Amino acid sequence: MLIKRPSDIVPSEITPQRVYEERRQLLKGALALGLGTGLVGSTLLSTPPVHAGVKLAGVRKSPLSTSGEELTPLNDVTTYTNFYEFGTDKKDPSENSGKLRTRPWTVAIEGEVKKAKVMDVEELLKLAPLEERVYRMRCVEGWSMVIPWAGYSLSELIKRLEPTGKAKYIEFISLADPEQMPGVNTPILDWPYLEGLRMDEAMHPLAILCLGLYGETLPNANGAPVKIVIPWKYGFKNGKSIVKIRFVEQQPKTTWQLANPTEYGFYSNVNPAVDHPRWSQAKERRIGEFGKRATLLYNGYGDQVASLYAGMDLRKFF
Ligand SMILES: Nc1nc2c(c(=O)[nH]1)N[C@H]1C(S)=C(S)[C@@H](COP(=O)(O)O)O[C@H]1N2
Ligand SMILES: [Mo]
Repeated sequence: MLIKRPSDIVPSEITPQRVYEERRQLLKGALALGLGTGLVGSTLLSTPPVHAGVKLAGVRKSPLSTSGEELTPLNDVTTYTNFYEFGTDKKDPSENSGKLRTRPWTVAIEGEVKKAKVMDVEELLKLAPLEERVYRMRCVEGWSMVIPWAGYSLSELIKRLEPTGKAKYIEFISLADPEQMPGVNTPILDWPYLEGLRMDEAMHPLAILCLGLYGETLPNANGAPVKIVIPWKYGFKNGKSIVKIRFVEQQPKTTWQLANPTEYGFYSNVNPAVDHPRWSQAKERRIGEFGKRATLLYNGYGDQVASLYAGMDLRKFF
């Protein structure tokens, strides 16, 4: 990994120890085959970014967008990302997701809702007017981007599903198909990738069901055809390529919490004052910039979302 700058090295740190060992083994395997180091994936064999690129009609601007910040270029958004189902390097998702079939695609709605059903992604695309939502995104590893997502508030979907009085949380389950997703063949994480929100978080207008970016359908690497985006939380809360949404009474377990409960909590709100046990969260590197900028509480969305956590000890509920 010689080509990486120090600020890029954190991924091995975020990785649980057994995964790190796993990767070392894989790397050894690659070396045994004479493939060399990370240079193979990133330069010699690099393929053009996998990009769905179908224009979405009628995406309108939203007052909920963040303004005054430079957008991260599309190519950086698609080629520098995390999607462990396709591998653990930042370039893996764009290079290995070509086989992901995003049509037909359905999302099963289960649990504590009156309208449990299976929904087609085409139906989701037409459910509510698509809005451009420009959001700051902050990965727990210490890098950030500004991305013009396309979608609509999750509340639009939730209210149509009519949750019962028992629905206190929502679980989001990603696809885990080893035939389409090479990373799923390795026990890097417990598959499928699971994420969850408290119901009032999911109902907050800033939380979106996301179906596109830069006015086009989502690239596979970014979670095609449908993901969630919760801009005040660390990036890993944004489950990609979702196939199931379940309404539940108890707080669900999430993938990173299961992998390492002392390092990753259920809430995972961006908070510069609460460090990750192995690194500071005070600063971040905006992709495309040199140097670092200060990380903002709730990723800068505190005016809108702080009331969701009134009275909660943010050190305890990290
Ligand atoms: N299913 C799934 N969703 C996932 C991940 C993943 O590995 N698998 N990685 C998360 C992490 S750590 C980040 S930072 C974001 C990155 O996605 P983006 O670049 O499209 O915002 O996806 C999140 N969602
Ligand atoms: Mo992340």
